[in-house]
Amino acid sequence: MPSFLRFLSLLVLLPIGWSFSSFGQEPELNLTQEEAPTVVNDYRYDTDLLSAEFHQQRRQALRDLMPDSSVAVLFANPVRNRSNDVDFEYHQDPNFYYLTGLKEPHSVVVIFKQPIEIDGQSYSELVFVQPRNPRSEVWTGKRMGVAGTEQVLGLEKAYENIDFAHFPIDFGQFSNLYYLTPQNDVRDDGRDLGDLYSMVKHFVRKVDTLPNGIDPRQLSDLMAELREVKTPEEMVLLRKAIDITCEAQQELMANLKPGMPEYEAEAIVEYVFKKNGAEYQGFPSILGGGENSCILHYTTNRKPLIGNNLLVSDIGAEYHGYTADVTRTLPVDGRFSKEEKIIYNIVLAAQAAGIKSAKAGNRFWTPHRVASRIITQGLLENGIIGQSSEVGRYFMHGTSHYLGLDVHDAGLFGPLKPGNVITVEPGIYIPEGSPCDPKWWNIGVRIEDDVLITAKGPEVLSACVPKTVKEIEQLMQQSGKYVVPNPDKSPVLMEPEIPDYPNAPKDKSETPPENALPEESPAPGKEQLESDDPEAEDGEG
Ligand SMILES: [Mn+2]
Repeated sequence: MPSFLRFLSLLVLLPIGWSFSSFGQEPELNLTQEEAPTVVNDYRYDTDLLSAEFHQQRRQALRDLMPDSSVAVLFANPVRNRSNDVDFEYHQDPNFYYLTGLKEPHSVVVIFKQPIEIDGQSYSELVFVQPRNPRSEVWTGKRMGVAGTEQVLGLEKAYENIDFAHFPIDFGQFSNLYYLTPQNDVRDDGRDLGDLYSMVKHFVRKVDTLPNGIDPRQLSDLMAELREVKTPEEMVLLRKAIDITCEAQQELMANLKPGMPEYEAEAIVEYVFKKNGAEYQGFPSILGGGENSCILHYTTNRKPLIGNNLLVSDIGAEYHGYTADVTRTLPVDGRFSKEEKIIYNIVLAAQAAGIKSAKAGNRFWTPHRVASRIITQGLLENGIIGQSSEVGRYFMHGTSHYLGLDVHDAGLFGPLKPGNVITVEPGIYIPEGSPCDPKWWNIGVRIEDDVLITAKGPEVLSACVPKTVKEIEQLMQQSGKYVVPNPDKSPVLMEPEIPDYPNAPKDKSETPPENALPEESPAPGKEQLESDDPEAEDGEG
């Protein structure tokens, strides 16, 4: 997806999910050495997660960037409410995830440059996490807990989050105190004295009167320096996210038909994501047809697509935290019109030149400069603009951003380095009413690939998705791998299968259940049932 701001995109991605509040304080249930690796929730199903060693090495890399006598403090992302008692599906803060691998909320990690002594014990890092809680875990799944955090994720020393407030860390002893500005939309769960709200409150109280240099920007710069160069272990996951996304684009090309609403195109894409194990979309899928092809971050996806529409499909699967970002522009009826082809080929030429210029040592904005020049020339030649200064009317975003744990990933925007992954995504958008010949109106084209900078030159990681006019038109004539509509076949309605229990009474008149009410008692009303059983309300579900 294109980014509006050159240096930062504030895209917030909030998939929808369920969550229930906790039930108050419960006794801690710590894992034994044997239990820890087997009971933790998500961590046992996937065998290709980032390793504990990866996160350890990233924490060491952060220490290496910090001057002597430094400490870094990073909080987990807040849980965000969707409505009433339903929260958005939780997504960890990418910096916190990069350094810990922990995907749970209400946590904070403290990383010391040099080991420090607290109460006679030496620490190089501390993490404070949600305690295990059997009653909450019935609702929301197993937690890592203190033992799991140490044993599975390999953090040196973990404590319960409720201990953070009074843990005797003297933040005043450090020359440099690094932390990211805590989120200001954190909710307070009054029943949980260890929640993120409480930890942030105590931390701010401890540090805001300290004389040591506090510059909230510094830690984000250090993290950007680390995150902009991908390690081989990260590249495995990023390549996987990109491969899944490429397959989704191909499947869309093979199945797109006039009459299909944008949301059906979205369904095809996201089916392929989930089918292949991607946990989420890295950002809300953009499937914009016709006039919506000219809206850069269009995510409504409700319009029925018609034959002479172009469809901009800007999508990215997120796999174990890493997100792809690949855009193709398709003619809904499988054939580009003359005008569409002209605009498409200008963007394609601009993208090819941009990719070619994505070389180590070139400036971050070189691909943008190169692509802009070609787009300007193309628009001038076709009389769509009268002078080059008007190019921004139809190409209003940057050509590149870093890609990784965030779709608009952290980076320093300095010279391109081996290990950087960037997008190259020029576009031309001509909305209805633009000051040019109406034959160009409602043509929006964006072509985006994900590019790894190597010492030998750019490697296009999303190269398996066709992008020339001829290749796209050809693929759109073929069948897909997953979604193969067959109009001759009527839908099969399944009879629900009800299992038969041989020992169960065959008829309820045979044996009344033990708790059956006497015949003469009135059946309890709904209100009566609820008020009779306080436990029934406990779950809030
Ligand atoms: Mn993008």
